[in-house]
Amino acid sequence: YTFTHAITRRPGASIVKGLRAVDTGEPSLDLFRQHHQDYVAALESTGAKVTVLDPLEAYPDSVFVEDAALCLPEVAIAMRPGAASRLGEAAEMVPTLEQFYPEVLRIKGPGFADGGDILTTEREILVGTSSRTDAAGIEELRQLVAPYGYRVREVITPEGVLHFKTDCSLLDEDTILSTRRLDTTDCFDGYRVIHTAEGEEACANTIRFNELVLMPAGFPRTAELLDKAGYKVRLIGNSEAAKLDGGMSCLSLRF
Ligand code: CIR
Repeated sequence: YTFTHAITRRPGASIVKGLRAVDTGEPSLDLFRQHHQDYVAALESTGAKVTVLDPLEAYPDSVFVEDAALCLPEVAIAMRPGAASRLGEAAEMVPTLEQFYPEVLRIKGPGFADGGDILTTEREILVGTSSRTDAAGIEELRQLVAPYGYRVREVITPEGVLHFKTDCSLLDEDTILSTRRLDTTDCFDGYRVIHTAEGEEACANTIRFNELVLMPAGFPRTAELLDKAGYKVRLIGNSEAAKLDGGMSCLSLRF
């Protein structure tokens, strides 16, 4: 969770066509832009260099850059997003990744894997199977990162949850913030787990970025829990990304 760089992409007008499980209304581009600026400013406030890419209007969900790639300290991997409308986002990200990495690997398929299903901890890489990520995609990722000494562990994303990380995030080397429904799958054995407050499951997707924990605004009891546990919490408006099932981690690649 110590990072010197992040890559983000500004939301474009086509976000109104972004994928969503349940339609709760059209996201406002103006408000999304404001939230995105606050997000970038929070990352920059920790001293990191943040690359802000232009919108890709052909890809309505491309503001959620996390799904297109996995950035490890030594190597970047272009993923193979499991939603048909998002598949092309991975190739779009490669030239940017090549500015920072001598080598960029690619998941070629036939399997699929979204970055949102991947939780990289200090010990291992957890990858949840989901409607976007399948066993073949996970196996290809496993083979790509094994030479760098990374262990990939396949876990399960609960039914009805978009991505594994929709329901969890890394707070430090030992600690995970998780919903109860995800934690009951026993995927976090050996970690310390803090549960989101009852009724606040929608804030499980936070990011630990250097000294800060960025979390969506509007979940006061979980924010207080994290504050009391000693984390430096920064609240970021997320109402518009949430209409498209997006949260804090989805909006950046961190390395
Ligand atoms: C999608 O359905 O792909 C987007 N509307 C939301 C992606 C959120 N990304 C993430 O959780 N990593």
